[in-house]
Amino acid sequence: MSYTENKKVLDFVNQSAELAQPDNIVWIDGSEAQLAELRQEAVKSGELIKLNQELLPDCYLHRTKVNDVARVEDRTFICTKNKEDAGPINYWMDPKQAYELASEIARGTMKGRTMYVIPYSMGVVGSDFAKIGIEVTDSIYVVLNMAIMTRVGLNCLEALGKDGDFIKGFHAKCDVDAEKRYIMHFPEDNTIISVNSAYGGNVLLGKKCFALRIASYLGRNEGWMAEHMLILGVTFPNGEKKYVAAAFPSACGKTNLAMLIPPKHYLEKGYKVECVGDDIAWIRVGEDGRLWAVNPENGFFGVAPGTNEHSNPNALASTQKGTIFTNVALNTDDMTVWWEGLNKNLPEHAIDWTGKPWNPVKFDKKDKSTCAAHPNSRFTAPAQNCPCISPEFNSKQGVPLSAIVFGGRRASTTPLVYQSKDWNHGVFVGSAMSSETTAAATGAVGVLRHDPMAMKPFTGYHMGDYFQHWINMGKKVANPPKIFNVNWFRQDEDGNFIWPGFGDNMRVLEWILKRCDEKVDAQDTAIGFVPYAKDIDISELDYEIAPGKKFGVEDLEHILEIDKDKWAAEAVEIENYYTNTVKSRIPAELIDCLEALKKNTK
Ligand code: SAT
Ligand code: MN
Repeated sequence: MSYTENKKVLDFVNQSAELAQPDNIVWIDGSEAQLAELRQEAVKSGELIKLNQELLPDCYLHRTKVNDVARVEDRTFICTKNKEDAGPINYWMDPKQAYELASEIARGTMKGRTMYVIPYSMGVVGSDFAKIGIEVTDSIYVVLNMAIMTRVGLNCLEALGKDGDFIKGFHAKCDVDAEKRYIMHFPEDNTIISVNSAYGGNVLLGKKCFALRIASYLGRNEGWMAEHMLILGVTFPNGEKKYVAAAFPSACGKTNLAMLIPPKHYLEKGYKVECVGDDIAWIRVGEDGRLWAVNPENGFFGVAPGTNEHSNPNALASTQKGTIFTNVALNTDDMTVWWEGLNKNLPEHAIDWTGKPWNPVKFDKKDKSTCAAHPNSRFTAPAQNCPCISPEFNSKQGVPLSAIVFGGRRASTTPLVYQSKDWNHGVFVGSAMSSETTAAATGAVGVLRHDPMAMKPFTGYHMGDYFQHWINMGKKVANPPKIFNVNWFRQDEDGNFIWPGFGDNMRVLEWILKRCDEKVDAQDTAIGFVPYAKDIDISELDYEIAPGKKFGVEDLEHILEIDKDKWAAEAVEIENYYTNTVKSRIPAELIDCLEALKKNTK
């Protein structure tokens, strides 16, 4: 049966089927009945494990292969005709060669299987902001995750009409062979191909592949931005609302910041934080001369370990129904889930993420091999489950941004917060971001690397052009958001985090929003505007950096200090990055900012 007269859709589906040769083709209509059937089928085949339906209604557990647990950056390609257009940071492959290689790998791999056709929308279906994708896949897990993470169904085909264009996504699990795993993007053809993986960011093609890599390319050509940013709204005691977008690398706390619960005395005064999105923002110029942002997703693909009642009660609440867990541990006593940092009740009888019985006695949280859940284990939860989801979540025009915040994991050097001098300097600050790597991608963890705007793995074109696009966007808006940088991850000499983070980050957000309204002064330093310690509210802060070592004003002063020598070294490092890594196409405005930083730190 055909659900559309759009020839381009039909051609894409037919060509995919001719290549992969599935026994059946099933169109995903978005109905609950069809999804329920697929869940049942997945339970039968073992692809999903049904969890305790009283405690966790409609929740399931999935385990990936042990070789397939994170994004694979070195197997992720931008396939543009000219190598130079993909730029020096992306892995590049010639499109012709890439299509041939993918066809060779995928040919006939769906024999004996079903190919599902998923029509989906990134953004509210039919809104000006939204874009439609069609993903074909042979994985029910992908279908069910996409049905949470995006808006799936026949109404997307209707929105597309007879002639509309869409992003093509082809996914085939093949043998989940890591040696033949390729995540290929063809921005010039609006096409994505993913083979030999069945893990999140590699296969939920609406997410990083479309909503960041392809969309960033489209945004540059069409005059908007696709960014790796959460979006949150702060309501003030007088009822006023302001919105902030913030870019952090994967697994650096975007979901936690997006859903934060302010400290008690803020709540008592009437402050409230609401979540518009936790990972991706599409940003456009509004008629009012401000930047407006939407979250194109419909769910959260959050990191499970460390999520708990204290760190992020809203995320935890979001996972209590209709959620798919991936690579967490299964508590076989009550068929619930567990992960490191959920609580102190280590399950006595559990199956670890690899499917083996877990030994709580041997557990040592510093030794990953003894952990029950994979460090990059995830929950896929519907956004509507979130207790603090913003009423603007489904708004078609999005929300106006007052501030843009950049942040990485930096044990030293970068202060708790500072403000850039202006838009162009803010772009410089974003371009100069570095962060310690996390388990969200394969490879070593904890290595400091450059990650401009948290977009290193997600920019679908030349990084120098991307910086230029940011500069250009600033010229288009009369009232651009103010740009800040934060660092929640400063450590003392024993490796303890100095700043409490989580809900207490509200104290920093308050300063940021006061700066946007010019309600608070700041120190004009070599790197930008840094708060006076007295202007960050640390009242009723009860945090121990280490047992017996309470956080005090001197600790705040310490993490607000600008160490000129360290920043002089940082400037050299940024210059090296520009000249040796990004190499070309660096906007003159950023070179000016770099020269100023060098001069100021002499
Ligand atoms: O695996 S995903 O790319 O979807 C999540 C992440 O790394 O941010
Ligand atoms: Mn992310």
